[in-house]
Amino acid sequence: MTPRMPGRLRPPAGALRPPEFTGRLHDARTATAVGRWLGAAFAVCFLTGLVSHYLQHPPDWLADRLPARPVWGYRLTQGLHVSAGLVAIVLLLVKLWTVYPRLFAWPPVRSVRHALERLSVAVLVSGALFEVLTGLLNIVQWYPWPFSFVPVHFAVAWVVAGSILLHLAVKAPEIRAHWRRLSPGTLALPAEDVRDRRSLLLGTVAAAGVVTVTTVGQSLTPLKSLDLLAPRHPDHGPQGLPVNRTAAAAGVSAGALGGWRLEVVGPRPYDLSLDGLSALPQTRVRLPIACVEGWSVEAEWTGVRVRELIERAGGRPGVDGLRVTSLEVAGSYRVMEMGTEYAEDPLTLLALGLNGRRLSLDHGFPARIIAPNRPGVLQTKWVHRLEVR
Ligand SMILES: Nc1nc2c(c(=O)[nH]1)N[C@H]1C(S)=C(S)[C@@H](COP(=O)(O)O)O[C@H]1N2
Ligand SMILES: [Mo]
Repeated sequence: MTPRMPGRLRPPAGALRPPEFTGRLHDARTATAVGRWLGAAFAVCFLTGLVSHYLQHPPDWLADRLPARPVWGYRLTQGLHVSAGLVAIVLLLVKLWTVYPRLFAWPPVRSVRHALERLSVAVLVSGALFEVLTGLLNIVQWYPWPFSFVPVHFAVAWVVAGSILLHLAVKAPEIRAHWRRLSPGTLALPAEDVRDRRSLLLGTVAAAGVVTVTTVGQSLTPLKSLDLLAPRHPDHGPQGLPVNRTAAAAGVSAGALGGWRLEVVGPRPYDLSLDGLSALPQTRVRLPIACVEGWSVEAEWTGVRVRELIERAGGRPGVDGLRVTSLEVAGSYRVMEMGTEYAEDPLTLLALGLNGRRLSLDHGFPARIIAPNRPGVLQTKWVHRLEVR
């Protein structure tokens, strides 16, 4: 068995000697095999992350074109985002284990090209670790950093995407050699290498599978009973639905709701008490709440169609958008903009009821927004004003 020493040269005698690695799987072949899965997981994260970003922060030209169908669209893309991110943690660890002997390459820098290559790998590795770590801590709602998660996670995603493309370009010759050796009749690998690699890859698949099966139930509700490691369980919460931010956390108290009236601003402004709202035609819809943190669950909502409230104020559904303001005093989700596709959709409600009962305070009493194919953060609770734009 030949020790694999990545550098070509030995250090001078007497110098600090880099460690020797005798494992047979620290080679380009294993790195390529794991790397393509990792690349696929990151691609899913990147694309679904883009979807989530543009649904939450659309440029002006896109805001009124965002589609309200399929109703489960955001549920699917965000579930995939978090599941692929969790699998990426397993794959990233295996990949780093495969290639870490290269950290000790001797000499550390052979040429300008080599220095640049090592620098680009350093950016890639730190960016990738940053993304999976911040994503993981975000889904357990722990924010031990001074910056705000969303913009930084989004910005670093571009850095990682760029460094992956660069990495693929730099490694293209090795990747190509790997695939060529797979063709029959060329260089055969020692049987024990093949066996070990197969074990490693099977172990990796098994670990990724366990992570997925024990977490995906937070969104894929048929598997909810296996949801052992996920931060949320779809059934745990008042009225059979998790709560992301409680009324207490948002500074909304039952007392402050005393004289609550819904204020609707538009060409013909009006306001309504809760009794007045309840007296309007009520619609019942089944729609999911899909949180950006990866849990989602479908529920039955009753309330007044937002398009009817817009029409009553003299607005034109399909032409006018809506600004929704919550009673919440501070917080990033106090004011929400709704594009025309959602505002005119017959499934978009100002909901008063959830799963057959009046909304509980934590779910947004007296009234909240529920709309199809939108991130949970935009399903505004404790609504108090609608402005027709
Ligand atoms: N006003 C207000 N509405 C809000 C929030 C908030 O912090 N403030 N959180 C949002 C988030 S992140 C989610 S996932 C959904 C969750 O709704 P639920 O608590 O009824 O399940 O509410 C949304 N509505
Ligand atoms: Mo959320």
